[in-house]
Amino acid sequence: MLYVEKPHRRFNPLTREWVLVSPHRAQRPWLGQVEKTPSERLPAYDPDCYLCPGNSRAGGKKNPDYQGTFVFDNDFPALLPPDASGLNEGQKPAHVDQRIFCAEPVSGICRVVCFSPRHDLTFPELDITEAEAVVRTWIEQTLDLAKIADIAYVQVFENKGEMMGCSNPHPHSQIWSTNYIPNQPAVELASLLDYQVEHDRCLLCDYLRAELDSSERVVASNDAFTAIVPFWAIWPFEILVISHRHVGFLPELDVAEITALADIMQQITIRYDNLFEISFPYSMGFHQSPVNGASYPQSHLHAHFYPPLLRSATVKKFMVGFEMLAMPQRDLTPETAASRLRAMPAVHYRHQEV
Ligand code: H2U
Ligand code: ZN
Repeated sequence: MLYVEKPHRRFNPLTREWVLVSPHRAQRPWLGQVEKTPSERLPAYDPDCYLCPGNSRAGGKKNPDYQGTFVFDNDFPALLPPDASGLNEGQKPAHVDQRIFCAEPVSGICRVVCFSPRHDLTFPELDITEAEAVVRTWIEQTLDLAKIADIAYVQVFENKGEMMGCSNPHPHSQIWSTNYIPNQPAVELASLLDYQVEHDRCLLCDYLRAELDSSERVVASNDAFTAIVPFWAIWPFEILVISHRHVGFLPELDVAEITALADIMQQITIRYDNLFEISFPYSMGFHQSPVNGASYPQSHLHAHFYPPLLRSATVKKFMVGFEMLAMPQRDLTPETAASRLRAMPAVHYRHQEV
């Protein structure tokens, strides 16, 4: 690998942003905390949890006695459905300079997806059929929301752990669907399109092939998906999951690919948990084709995992100083992060104990 010991910057062709890499700093003395904090065991059912079966949520709605996954409309949605948003073009402020004070009304639908009735089982601890059921629910929800005329994009994501602002340990993900394409997928789709126009090929297909050839940054792989610490990763143990087939949309996955997606996500999250022997926090989400009626042949389905932890269960990376003012920076190289994750046992540490 070029420049591996020296400060250098790497380019992210999806976001068109650079990251500063300072591998020589990884050797610097560290006086912070390094010991692990034992993670508490949660009960299988918590009478005070607003996501557990049979319990009441804020606002008084009662959860059914669900057995598998459970989806409900977010009681505190960030966006309101078109009929309830109360805004339309006619209400644009009339006397402001739109080049400076640029705003527009938006609408959308936000949902919460509980993984299972079990309060204590995170994604890596589900059995494979339960993990598949979660993937299938994301697909069903994508299709369901895509049918709604005003919805342009469906963002499936999971915030895991208090460190990421997750409000409840009961394993769940969220879906926010919007009447516009949000910033990050919009930038990525533009980059993918430019690459396709210029090279008549797919950027992520090419990237995947190159990573599989060198395998330096590959963390795990199966028949249909590969998990990589990307060359341009910002977060210490960031992972990009790429589908082998050039599909753009979660609902385009076939039965075998659905199983493979559940499997690769478990392979990733088990290794994450094993790294510091804690329930590893992260934000993850899928980038897929918009559902606004236009065609996006350049879209290539992928997931980003952005975990905040750096060198132990308690040392978090902060995006401050130079990173906040100038550009992101990392010390640990993506190659080192990938080799550490690859070296983790494929069995969850909690299952190794018993
Ligand atoms: P987190 O994934 O960040 O923990 O968010 C959980 C969501 O659950 C959050 O968006 C919603 C919050 O609005 N919620 C409900 O819909 N009903 C409740 O009773 C509490 C929380
Ligand atoms: Zn619960």
